[in-house]
Amino acid sequence: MARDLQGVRAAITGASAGIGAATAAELAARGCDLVLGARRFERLDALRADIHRAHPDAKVEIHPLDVADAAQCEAFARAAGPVGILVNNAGLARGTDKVVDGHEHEWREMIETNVMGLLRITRLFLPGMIERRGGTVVNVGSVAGLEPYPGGAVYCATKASVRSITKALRHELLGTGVRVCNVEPGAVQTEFSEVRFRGDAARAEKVYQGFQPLLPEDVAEAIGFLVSRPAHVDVEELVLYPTAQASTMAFHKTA
Ligand code: 8X3
Repeated sequence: MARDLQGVRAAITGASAGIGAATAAELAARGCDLVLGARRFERLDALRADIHRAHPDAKVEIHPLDVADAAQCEAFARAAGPVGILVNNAGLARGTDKVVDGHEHEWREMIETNVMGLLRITRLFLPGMIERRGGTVVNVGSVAGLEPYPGGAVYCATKASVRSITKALRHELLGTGVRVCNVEPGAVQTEFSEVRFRGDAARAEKVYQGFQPLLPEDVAEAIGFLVSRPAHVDVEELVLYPTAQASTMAFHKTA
């Protein structure tokens, strides 16, 4: 039976758009009190207004947060206080160059955000969960962590890291009552590709043409399912593809 999430405090990183914003809306609908962090503070403000329109009683706190910045992570965790749910959503892909043509600043940006940022935030929130003998950490991984593809070596490596960190954490937290889940979506229609292509919207649009990609709400709904399982259930890994995608490289496109 689904767990009642009324009043459960949930922290979400990278909450200003895409999967993060949709997860905020999903958890607000389930009655959670939200603590949202993102680099684009104005967009968080707009999201908070949207959530309040749909759920006037929702408690929504917003904070500037770049998970690549250790001091901001500490300030975010301090402001958030004890939470029952942490959604490690902040992450990005940058570039599609092969390793032979790769750029260190892009590699560093992805590793700093997707791996170091996730580790930092998790380390800050875990002690409280362990102390209270419960809590759910949801890591937003990717099918890229299961199946690397050309031009995505470093992004895929970061998501494979998220998978390994999730598994290691499950071992480390055994007996504490804290659960860790890794949700691994395929193609989701978000700003992901636009960010990867540094704002080239036309190129990004092509990625999602000719088939129905997942929507951020599809992933958010899956996250809502994970966090609302009874306390004895840990969905360690949940792989979510569009029906028209069978692997990171196999799509059925009609146009
Ligand atoms: C995004 C999915 O396949 O474009 O994480 O890397 S993919």
